[in-house]
Amino acid sequence: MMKKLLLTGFDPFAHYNINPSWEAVQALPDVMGGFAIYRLRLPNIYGTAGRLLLEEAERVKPDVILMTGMDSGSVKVHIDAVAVNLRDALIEDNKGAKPWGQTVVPGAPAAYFATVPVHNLVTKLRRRGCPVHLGYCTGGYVCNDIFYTALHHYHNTPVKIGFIHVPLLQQMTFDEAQALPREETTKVLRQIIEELSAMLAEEENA
Ligand code: PCA
Repeated sequence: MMKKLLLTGFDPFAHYNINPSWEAVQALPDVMGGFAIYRLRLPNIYGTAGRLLLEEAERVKPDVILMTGMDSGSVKVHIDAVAVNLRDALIEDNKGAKPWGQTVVPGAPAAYFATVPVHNLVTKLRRRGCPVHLGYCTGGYVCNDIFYTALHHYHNTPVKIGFIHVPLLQQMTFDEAQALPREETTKVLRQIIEELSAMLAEEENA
């Protein structure tokens, strides 16, 4: 049977009217590697995004949840290694919330590592010339919020959880050097998903 991958992207936020994460998720095919893809677009709202994600995951029952979001401060695609139990916003979310120094889940661990094999993914993809980087800080904004929420919820279960941060698209910035073309972002995301599918199949057969 095909494995199920729940793939999420975000609504636009701040002064932007598109979000490259959702643009890329939409552009991908319905089947990649051994995965049937289930897409979900999430609002940039603390708490709500995580709740919608868990509701959809409950319905789909995915083998893997891969979330994506944009990082306006980077021109590289990052595979994130860790989510922290912190809500620290530098700008308001899409409902006007701007938490500072709060936790995602009170009393829960300070951080969780991603449960997709981030180090192997980066090593293998870079060997093939795919320009991915390891991300050591997902921040304290809504991306980290859903990443932490999913890792906490699926802790000690077989469901694998990962997060990818993608740069701005060219039309979102005056300086194209600060962006990545849509085709490139989509291509890298596709390579990550195919490699992940191959790795999980290999793990199972080992
Ligand atoms: N990026 C934000 C939230 C939504 C998005 O696409 C972040 O990095 O937290």
